[in-house]
Amino acid sequence: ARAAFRQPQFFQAPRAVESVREEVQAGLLARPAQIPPKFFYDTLGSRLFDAITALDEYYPTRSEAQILAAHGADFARVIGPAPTLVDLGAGSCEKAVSLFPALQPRRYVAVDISADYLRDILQTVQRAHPALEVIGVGTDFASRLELPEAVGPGPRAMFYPGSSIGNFTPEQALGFLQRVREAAQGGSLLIGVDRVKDEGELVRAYDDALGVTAAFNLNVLRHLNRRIGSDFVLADWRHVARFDAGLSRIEMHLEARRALTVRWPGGERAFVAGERIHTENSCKYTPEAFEALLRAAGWQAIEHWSDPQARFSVFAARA
Ligand code: AVJ
Repeated sequence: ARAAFRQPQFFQAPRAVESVREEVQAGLLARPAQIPPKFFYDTLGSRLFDAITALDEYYPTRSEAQILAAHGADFARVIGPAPTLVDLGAGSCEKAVSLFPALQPRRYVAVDISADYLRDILQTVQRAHPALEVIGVGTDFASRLELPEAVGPGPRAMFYPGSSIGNFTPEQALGFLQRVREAAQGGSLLIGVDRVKDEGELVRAYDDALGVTAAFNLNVLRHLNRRIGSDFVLADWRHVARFDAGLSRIEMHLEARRALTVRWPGGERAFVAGERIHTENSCKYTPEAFEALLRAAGWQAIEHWSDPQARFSVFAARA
């Protein structure tokens, strides 16, 4: 007889092709043009992001991992029992898995826009943790944070690592943190935040010598060609990363190397040489500014920890 292995449950919110086309088209026709960063994450994009996290220049993942490894017991003290752990933007799931010994969840809910990638990873997580109830949710949680009924009632420990909160402007982040608090159902939050620091160090993290971040940025055009039938030629575009000190954020752009026109079924957009498409914001915070944001969103009992070099902070709070 063959052993029956437990399978993760998987839920995927169907996204109408039409709504993707409308969202992308609105961004491409805007001045300046923009593409929402969530379109980075097709399966290749998720893999390129994992490669970024291994780069010497990209300190956030390593700094956060140091904090997660050092403060599991502190997190457990602040957030209390966490039978349901909800991982927002789970990606490779490594960070949440590293917290299992400290938080002892019975149910792990991994949410990510990159559904096929998540589905594969969760098979591995389930095999390594046979007693854990594993639930995958393939959805764009930034626009709608609704979890399937299978997640069950009761408080939830919401985990939002990696400084992905930085993709929102502070105003957007406030609204998002309020929605996360509602979704926590009286539970808690663990969130990673990248800190304001030396501009050179910040820019190098988003413009690495190997060109992996450039590939990650350019891959969004490949993804759009597939999703909306556009005819972007990747060789016509150049990766740009710069720090805006006034807005305290890294911005990534794609810059047209020459005058060109991009066409897709239903529209077109002409670009002059040097014109840019804004593809990502990555906002950086002081611990004081981020604590104020959490408080404004209604979170309480806020504590935070940093790595020895003070590059990154992890905050814990209760709903
Ligand atoms: C996944 C949004 C946290 O902003 O640092 C990495 C994405 N972009 N390199 C970040 C990213 C370019 C990353 N987040």
